[in-house]
Amino acid sequence: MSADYQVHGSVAVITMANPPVNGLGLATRQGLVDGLLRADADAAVSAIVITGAGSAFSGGADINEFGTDKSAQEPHLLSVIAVIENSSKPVVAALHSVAMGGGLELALGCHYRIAAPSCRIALPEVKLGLIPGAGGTQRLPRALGVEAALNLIVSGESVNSEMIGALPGQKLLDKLSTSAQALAAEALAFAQGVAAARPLPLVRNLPCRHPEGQAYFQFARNMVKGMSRNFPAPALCVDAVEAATRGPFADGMQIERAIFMKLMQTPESRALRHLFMAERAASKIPDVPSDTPRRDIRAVAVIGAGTMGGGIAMNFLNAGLPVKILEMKPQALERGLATIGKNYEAQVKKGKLTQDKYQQRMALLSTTLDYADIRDADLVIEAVFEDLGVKESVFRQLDAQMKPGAILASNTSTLDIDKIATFTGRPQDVVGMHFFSPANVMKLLEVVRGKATAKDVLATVMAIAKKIRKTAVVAGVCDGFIGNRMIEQYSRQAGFLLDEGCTPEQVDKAIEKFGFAMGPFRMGDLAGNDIGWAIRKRRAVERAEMKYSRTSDKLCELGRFGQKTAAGWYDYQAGKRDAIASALVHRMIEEHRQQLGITPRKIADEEIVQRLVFALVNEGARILEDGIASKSGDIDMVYITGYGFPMHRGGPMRYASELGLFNVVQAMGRFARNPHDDAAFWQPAPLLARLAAQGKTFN
Ligand code: T1G
Repeated sequence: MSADYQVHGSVAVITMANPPVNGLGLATRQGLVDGLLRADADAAVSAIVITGAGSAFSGGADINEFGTDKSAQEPHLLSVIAVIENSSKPVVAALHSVAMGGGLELALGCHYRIAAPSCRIALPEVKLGLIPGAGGTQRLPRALGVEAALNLIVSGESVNSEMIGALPGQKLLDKLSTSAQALAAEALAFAQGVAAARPLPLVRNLPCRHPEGQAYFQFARNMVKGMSRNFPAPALCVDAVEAATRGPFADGMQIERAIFMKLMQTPESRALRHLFMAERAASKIPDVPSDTPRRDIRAVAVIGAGTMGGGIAMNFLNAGLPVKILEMKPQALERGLATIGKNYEAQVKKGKLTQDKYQQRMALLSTTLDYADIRDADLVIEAVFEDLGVKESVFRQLDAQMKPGAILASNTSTLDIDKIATFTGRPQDVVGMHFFSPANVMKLLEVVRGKATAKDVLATVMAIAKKIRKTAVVAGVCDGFIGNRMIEQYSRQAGFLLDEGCTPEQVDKAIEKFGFAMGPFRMGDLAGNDIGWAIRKRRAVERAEMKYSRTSDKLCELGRFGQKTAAGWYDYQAGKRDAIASALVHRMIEEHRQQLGITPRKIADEEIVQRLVFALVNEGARILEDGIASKSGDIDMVYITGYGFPMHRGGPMRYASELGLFNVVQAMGRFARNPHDDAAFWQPAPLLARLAAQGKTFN
């Protein structure tokens, strides 16, 4: 039973009980209807209160039921609200903590609402590629006013109940920290107070007009144009709210329903619902129970005040944790501190940070040259030069100096955490925390689990990641972990496409049209082409069999590292394609024609996108088989939050599943015949081949 029923005096209290946030799943909807009908039939009951147990009134429709029969099964949420509106007795919603989506729609169907001022209310359906589907686009404009309601519906953002004043028929409690018990007592008293009031007020009967009607909605449509580029829902939110001002309530409800059902079937909504669940699933490590004890992190140390070290430090300062930066080179320390200060001052200038908060954060920051000064830190993160020898000397020092139980983390992006752990006598305390540059901005954090990494270390790092507002994904130890191991294959295909006749602009434009923030060549110029060059040199020694285009290396031999040298694949002084890079590409095409017999050809954008994205998918499938990632959703989270993969596609693995894995494998068979002797790579990973043959998708 997902709703409890109790009678207090003459008031029936129906309490939703579907942890963790009282999602309005089938059992909860049935429990609500049973309770409402029972109260309506009980002559001793004069009023009814609906509330939620635990930490929410309701987080809305149960997202776990989306795409299943249960979500459409009666009693539908629309039917529950109809029972409320047809009740012969007043129904009062007692709102606390969170009333979102269908939860707020349920409350708007009630005759009265009593709310703790701190209760967060929202109609966040647009963030799932939907619009509210249980009357929210019709009732909220009536309750709140058209403009305030449309802003909430299109943004999907939450506001505190107190910020929107008292909804009609709502009593806003004046206590800032109303406990659930106090709210319950207030709700009982309120319900008794309105028990005899007639007629019962219904939000649906309130007028809904906008004085400038057509002009306002045209303005609204222009305002949502930007966010509608890849998502149909924002513009349709405007249509649904406009319908509320145009005619009878019932007509508006029909329009809302039609739009909602259409959006439920869109790939964009499936992608966003997938990412909502994938983000939460990523924080769960299959063999680390959620109640694993965590180590207390009260103070953090960062080794190295370079770009990464400074950015990493800011994450913890922002979360209110004291940070001590250890840096041996005074100039580097000076530069690092200056960068931190500049970053905060920029936020103050943009009004994103108050001067006080800036000062508070800087007061938590200290520096030292001496390892003995950081020995009491609970977590130390090294962000020194990416060289195993340098890491070794740092970790030997940390092992000697740090207090027992301190977590020793490395920000390495490619080196072997198991190897680094051997530089200490406490491998169980060693873990990778791979931040992405700029570390204070990028949401992704790859948590690299060594063979010896203790489970409580992992549980602690995942919890601290949430505290510093990072999306943490656990990766096993391999070259490049998850993200960089996959991006290597993506970059290989980008190079081969040049050698087969594409230009850097064509490749960049094609994948940017697909939705990537930046194509591979523009990205290389931004990050520095020399970084990939150094990694390829190292790999050429370790994995000579790995074939890749030499064009990038030739560009680096010309010193064209990208923006940092004012030219790379593009000329940043002239702001156009770079003549030298273009000449190099043409020369390499000729070289490949003569040496490898590759005949340059015109390559369609579709093939460009498939070669780049399916390279990610195939390597991602191998990463799953190797146990480097535990879930395909984790791989999607890595690419969405760390590599600019377009959200409306849901991530590489989700996108492949949406296309159909059979079609992906078919395309890979065609690419295996490309002239780079790349057939071995395009052999579908066994997991991918198996799922494709079974007509299945990644989980
Ligand atoms: N259904 C099922 N489970 C949900 C859920 C939901 N709506 N919302 C959250 N959870 C789970 C989540 O998966 C996690 O589970 C736990 O709750 C804590 O979540 C008809 C159709 C409510 C503000 O979009 O914004 O109503 O990992 O880590 O930071 O028009 O969750 O612990 O097993 O996010 O305290 C609209 C989405 C649905 C709200 C709480 N509702 N949820 O935040 O915890 S569509 C939403 C949130 C709809 C109607 C339409 C947040 C939260 P686990 P959490 P939090």
